[in-house]
Amino acid sequence: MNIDKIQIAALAGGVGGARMLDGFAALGMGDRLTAIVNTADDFSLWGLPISPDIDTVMYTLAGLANVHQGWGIAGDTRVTLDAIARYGEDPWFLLGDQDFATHILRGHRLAQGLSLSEVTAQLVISLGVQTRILPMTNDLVHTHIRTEDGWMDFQSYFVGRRHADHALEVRFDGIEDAESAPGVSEALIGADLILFCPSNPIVSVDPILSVAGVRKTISASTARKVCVSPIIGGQAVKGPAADMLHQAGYEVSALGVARWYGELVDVMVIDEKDAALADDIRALGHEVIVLQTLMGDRDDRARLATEILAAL
Ligand code: FO1
Repeated sequence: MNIDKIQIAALAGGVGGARMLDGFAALGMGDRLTAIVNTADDFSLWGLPISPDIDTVMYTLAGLANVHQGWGIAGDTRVTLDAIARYGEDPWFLLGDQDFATHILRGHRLAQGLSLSEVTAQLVISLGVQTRILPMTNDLVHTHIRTEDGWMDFQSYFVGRRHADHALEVRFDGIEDAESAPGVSEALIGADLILFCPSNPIVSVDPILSVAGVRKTISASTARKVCVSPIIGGQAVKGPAADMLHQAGYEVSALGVARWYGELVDVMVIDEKDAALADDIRALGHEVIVLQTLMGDRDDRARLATEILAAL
C-alpha cells in the first residue's frame, strides 16, 4: 500500500469517529480522506435542523471542538439558549451560541433548496477543513430506540435521558427510501482503505451501512477494510455502545465488535488492553493489529493514525 497516494473512505459517527479522522488529517492526508458520516441522529429543534455527527466531525477537523465534551465548540457561550429558556422552553439539548449559527445557516440554505451535502460542503470549506465530509444520505433518516418505556427518538434517549435506559431495539425510520448522498459510492469505490472508525457500530455505523448500496459496495471492494474497535477493556470509550452490543446479543469486547461486522471487515485494530482477544479474533478470519487505541490530543490521534498505516 503506497501511503503517499492512499485514498481513505471512513465511516464515522460523532466523537470517536471525529478523533480518528483528525489523526489522519493531522498527517496531511486531509485531501485524500473522505468522511461518510451518520445522519440518523439528526433532528429538528425549534425549527433548526441539527446534524450532530456532521458538526462534531467538522468542528473537530477545524480544530474548533470542545475537547472535554467532544461535541460543540470550545469556549462557546449559552446566551441564546438561556434566552430561549426564558420563554419557557426546556433547554435540554445544549446548543451554544456559535453552534446556533451553524444550525441557522444550515436551515436557511436547506430552505433555499440546497441539499445537506451541498450545505455541508460549504460549511466545511468556510471552516478551512480539507477533508471531504459527506452525509451518508440527503434523505431524512431517524433512529428510534425501544426502551422499557417504549419507542423514543434517538436524541430523547441519548441526551434527554442520558442513554440510561437499556436499548432493547433500534430502528432507522426512512432508511428503506434513503439513497446514498452524492460522492459516497465513488469514495468507497475509489478507496484503498475503508476505515470503520471507533464509533458505535449499532447506531452510528450501521445506519451508514444500511443506506442502499453501501454495504454491497464495501463487500465488493478490494480495499483493506479496517475497523478500530470502539470497545476497549470491555467498555465503550463513550456512549451506549456497550449496552447496545449486549442487548443485541454480542459480547461487549473487541471480539464482539469483530463478530458484529463479520466479513465486512478484514483487519481489527484493538487496544493493548485487549491483546488476549487477538487469537479469538484471528480465528474469525480477521487480521489483528494491537495498538494503544485510546486517543487524547491531536498528536496522539496522529500517532494512532501513523501506527495503523505502518502496521498495514
Ligand atoms: N450530547 C449530550 O450528551 N448533551 C447535549 O446537550 C448535546 C448537545 C449537542 C449539541 C450539538 C451537537 O452537535 C451535539 C450535541 N451533543 C450533545 C452530542 C450528540 O447529540 C451525540 O453525541 C450524538 O448524536 C451521538 O453521536
